[in-house]
Amino acid sequence: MPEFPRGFRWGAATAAFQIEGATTADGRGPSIWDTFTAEPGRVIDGSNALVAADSYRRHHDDVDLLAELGATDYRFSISWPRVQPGGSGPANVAGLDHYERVVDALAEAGIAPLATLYHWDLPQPLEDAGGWLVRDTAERYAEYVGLVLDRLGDRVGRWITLNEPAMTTLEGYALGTQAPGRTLMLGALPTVHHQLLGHGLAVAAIRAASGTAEVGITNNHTLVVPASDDPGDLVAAGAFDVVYNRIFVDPLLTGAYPDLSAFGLESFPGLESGDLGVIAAPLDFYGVNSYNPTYVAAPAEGSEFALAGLPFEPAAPPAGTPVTGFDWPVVPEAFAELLVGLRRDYGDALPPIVITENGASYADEVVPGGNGGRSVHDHERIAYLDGHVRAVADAIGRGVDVRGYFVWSLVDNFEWAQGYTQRFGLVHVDFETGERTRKDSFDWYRRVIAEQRG
Ligand code: IFM
Repeated sequence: MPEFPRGFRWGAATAAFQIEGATTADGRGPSIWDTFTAEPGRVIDGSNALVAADSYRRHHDDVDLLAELGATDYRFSISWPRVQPGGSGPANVAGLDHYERVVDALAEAGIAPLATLYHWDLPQPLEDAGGWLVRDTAERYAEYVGLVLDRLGDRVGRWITLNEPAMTTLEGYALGTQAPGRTLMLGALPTVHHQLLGHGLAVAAIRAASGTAEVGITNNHTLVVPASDDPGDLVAAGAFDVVYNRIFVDPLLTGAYPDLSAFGLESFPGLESGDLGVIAAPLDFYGVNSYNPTYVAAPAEGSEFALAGLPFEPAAPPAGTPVTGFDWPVVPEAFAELLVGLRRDYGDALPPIVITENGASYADEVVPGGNGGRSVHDHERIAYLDGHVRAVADAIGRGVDVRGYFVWSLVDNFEWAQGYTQRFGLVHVDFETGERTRKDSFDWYRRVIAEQRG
């Protein structure tokens, strides 16, 4: 493994709804994901996150695993409906107590917290009032962030405002494959603007509460690869790049939305005077989640994409490309190209990058063996992670300022609409008993971190 810069951060990431369970404990209110998972047919295996990885109760186990891993950092998320059960009004002290316990346990283990303030679990009452389609949700979000900072601002030094606003817009409000399950297609675009506005207002709230806090946002990015050199495919790839990547990053780093004329729009839905200045507030780091490139072609005549008015459709990866359990193509070089492309496209406007998620799901099996009598030989995940960590080193060597890398995920967890069918963890979780089993990738990552930390 190439040597990473001194001080590089090595961690693992999780999200509240995916690991905590205990969805009614200590006054937590309902979120859009509680509602969505209760609706028949929404989650592929009919499961829910009532227990998940049981981390609300077992957070000490998770911190012990991180310590054993030698992680410098832990990225976790704070559940809005635990802190503000109805999405507005005073803080629920018992909810904040939980995160204080997590942060204190991390401090004892010498692990730095990187807290995500919103990882998709919108309080249901706010969705009932319009969710991210309405501007008021941005204001409510900043108010919630202020409550969290009041309690934890003295002990958490780094904050991520939003996780992957693209998924909320595209899957949550456009296609309906994630909560809240709306199928508005282009009608979902106001949710882009209201999330980014909420981000900007949250940055201001964090800065007001703490003079030393570092603030960033996490966007998920994919390298968009045209299916061929055909001009139609090139145009389609450009349009997909706009809707998946650029509408979420340009306003943050350039203070403007990209041209949306390919979608028949002249201005961005929801945008009001002064908003872009709020959204483009300077950041201390830029969080990148990335898993795979996306191959894109011009929509075939009469295809469902063409009929829906979309100027692109997905294309197959080159024959022979390995895929993960999710069928995501494994192309580590594309990860390096993505990072180099961000630096090329945004130049000095791009803050230092932190890879806030990268990893792979595979159909892991527990077999007899190892120290605890149980092993998981996940050699495909090791190959995936090894290739992608090397790609980060490659990008750094090519001039990209990357400061940290977080594996998704520390433990197997509730993979949203895929329920428990996709395991991403370095640690296997038996969802019946909560029992944790270190996978071989855990040992691989422990060795990488030990070598890099010297
Ligand atoms: O599990 C998700 C996570 O919540 C957000 N990023 C992608 C992961 C894998 O799908």
